[in-house]
Amino acid sequence: MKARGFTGSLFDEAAAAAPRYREALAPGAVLLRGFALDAEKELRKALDRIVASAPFRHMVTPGGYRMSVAMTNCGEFGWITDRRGYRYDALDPESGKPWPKLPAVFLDLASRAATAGGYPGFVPDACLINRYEPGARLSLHQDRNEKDFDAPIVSVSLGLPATFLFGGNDRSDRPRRVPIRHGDVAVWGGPSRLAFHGIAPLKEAKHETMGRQRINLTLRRAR
Ligand code: MD3
Ligand code: FE
Repeated sequence: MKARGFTGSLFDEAAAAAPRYREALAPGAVLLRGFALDAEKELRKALDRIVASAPFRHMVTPGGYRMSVAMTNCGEFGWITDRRGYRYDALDPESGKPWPKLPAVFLDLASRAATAGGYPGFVPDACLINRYEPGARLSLHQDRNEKDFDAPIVSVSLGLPATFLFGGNDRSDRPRRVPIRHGDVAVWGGPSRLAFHGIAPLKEAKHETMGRQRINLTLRRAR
């Protein structure tokens, strides 16, 4: 335990461990502003190692469209799409090898964020990694390829800012626009787990540490 000086207090220690700012998004969904900032360097190192063995690629939807978002995965399972459909697979179809292991820094961040969001005991087995360059977007969808919707999804945003589109549980619900910045972490569970969501086209810009891109990690329980 670190020594506490005259000006320090238990309150300061609790405040340092707590999210800098918490926004309730919807029942079961919370946005932890800046929650990943302390881990940025470690996250980037881990990301570089993953991308070296499983490079970003543009996958194709079952309808034949090339996605504007480039993707890769780490963990026991990875989310993939091709002409045959959307699914999780233990092997990277590009290499035929298992996806890179989930790094401890991803697991630790996911566990701490899930706990802060009200979902203690979250242990992801999959992490989809999305890379957006200016112009890239993700149209409104639900995440339903996972086996157990009781587990939340934790998402970590790095790099360029984006506008998160957060709809309701019906595709026709008009989505709210939520600005997302570097270091923000969101936890989506309970009544929000099957909400429609997407990302508006990324604006042209350059981030000071991440360059001309936004990277999003979504930590999931696939099986
Ligand atoms: C709300 N990714 O990978 S993360 C995806 O920023 C995905 O790359 C977006 O949607 C991105 O599937 C948004 C935020 C997110 C993830 C899962 C959710 C929001 C969610 C599941 C249910 C409700
Ligand atoms: Fe999604």
